[in-house]
Amino acid sequence: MTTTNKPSLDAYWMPFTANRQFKKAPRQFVRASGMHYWTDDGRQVLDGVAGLWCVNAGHARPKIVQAIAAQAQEMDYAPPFQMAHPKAFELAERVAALAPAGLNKVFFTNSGSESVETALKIALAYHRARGEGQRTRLIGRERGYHGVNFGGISVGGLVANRKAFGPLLGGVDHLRHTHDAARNVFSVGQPLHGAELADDLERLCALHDPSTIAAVIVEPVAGSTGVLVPPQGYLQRLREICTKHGILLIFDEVITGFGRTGNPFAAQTFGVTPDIITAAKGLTNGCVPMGAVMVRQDIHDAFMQGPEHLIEFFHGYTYSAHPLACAAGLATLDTYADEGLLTRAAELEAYFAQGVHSLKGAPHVIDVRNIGLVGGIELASREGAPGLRAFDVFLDCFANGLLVRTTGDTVALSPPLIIERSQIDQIIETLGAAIRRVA
Ligand code: PXG
Ligand code: PLP
Repeated sequence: MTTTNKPSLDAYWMPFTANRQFKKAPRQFVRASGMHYWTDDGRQVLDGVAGLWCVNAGHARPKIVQAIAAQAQEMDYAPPFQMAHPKAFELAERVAALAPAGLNKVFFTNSGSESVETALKIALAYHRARGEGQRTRLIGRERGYHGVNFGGISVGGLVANRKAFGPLLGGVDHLRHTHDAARNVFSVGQPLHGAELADDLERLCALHDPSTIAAVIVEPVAGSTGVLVPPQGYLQRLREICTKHGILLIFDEVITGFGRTGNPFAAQTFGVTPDIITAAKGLTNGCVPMGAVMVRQDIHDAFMQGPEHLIEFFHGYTYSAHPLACAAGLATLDTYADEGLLTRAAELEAYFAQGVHSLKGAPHVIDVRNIGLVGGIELASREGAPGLRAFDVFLDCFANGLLVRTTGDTVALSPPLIIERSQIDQIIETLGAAIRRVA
């Protein structure tokens, strides 16, 4: 029970947070609009990370706010199993129209993690439906992040997210990650070296036999691990090997989807079309939780056999295609279209790249990576305290009116796509000063 307007911090077990440290010196936002947050002590903070890579159109956009309010009035909830509502179909059509050609079936979830589980299950069930039920292996990649559910952490490659949780899914193997600091340090955009790392898939095919492999899942740009941009030619090569062996290629576009790299999807930016795309975050501008899985027509069609009265895919969530999420999604896509936001990252890319790469030469900066409106500034780790230097930079930025994100000792930037050049300058100035201040 709370009696004041300052609730106790006790009960809330915070996700991916150093809870004890946080509760000694809490940081809270109470309001947001456009490019900014406001803290509980009234300070304005520039949002350098679109919330958590999701608020691509900026905060509290009127069209989206109104759509959610109106939908809550009109119909709060509709069951998604054996029932539907018009906005679910409308949003699926709109999402399919943005997706690469051919990926025209859309399954709704409530998060990136759920999109990943859904995509992996579709891949397995697809092969089984075609009489290739022996294709059960799933291939991920070192340093990959695919959410926090059991399938996602199994194919994922972040040690901390896996090590405490037992043997995970069986039959999973991993490609090597694509980070090659020695050859690619301070690359602007896609690094030159490393396409041959895709040949790891050939090695895994030789080891396991390709007929046992169902799917490969990778982030086109690895975000959570500290912004790893794919080497030139790497995704093309992965596509070729998958096609050659009948393996489905899944792009996890939870971060890269909805304009982050200068096109609706990174698949379009890199000119490589996967068989399945997972998305979330930017789909609703972060306003209402929602994810989506975009699937090739013939993968969907493989499920559509047997008696028509039978359920074809035993999968779905209570909140799949939630009316509030669909309303938010439609208004979000309208806002993106009205303001040209899904290609704005391409217009700003050169300016943004110049900004982040100007931090080369600042103390401790050992690499800078960028693509579209994503930047990663990697700092040398302090001896015996990995992650602490970047965290101190995060705290310094926050104290000086800028929200950034850190993973390990990489500072990640992914501002809302409405950002102005002067605000890019402000990010670089505040971040640069923080890096120079922090020991
Ligand atoms: N796949 C990818 C590629 C992601 O980036 C997920 C799946 C999971 O989405 P949900 O909605 O279940 O969180 C993500 C999420 C970070 C950070 O610090 C990134 C994510 C989430 C939280 C923090 O970079 N990405
Ligand atoms: N657990 C129980 C006991 C349930 O009844 C349900 C859904 O009906 C779930 C978990 C799954 O919840 P959701 O559909 O929101 O993922």
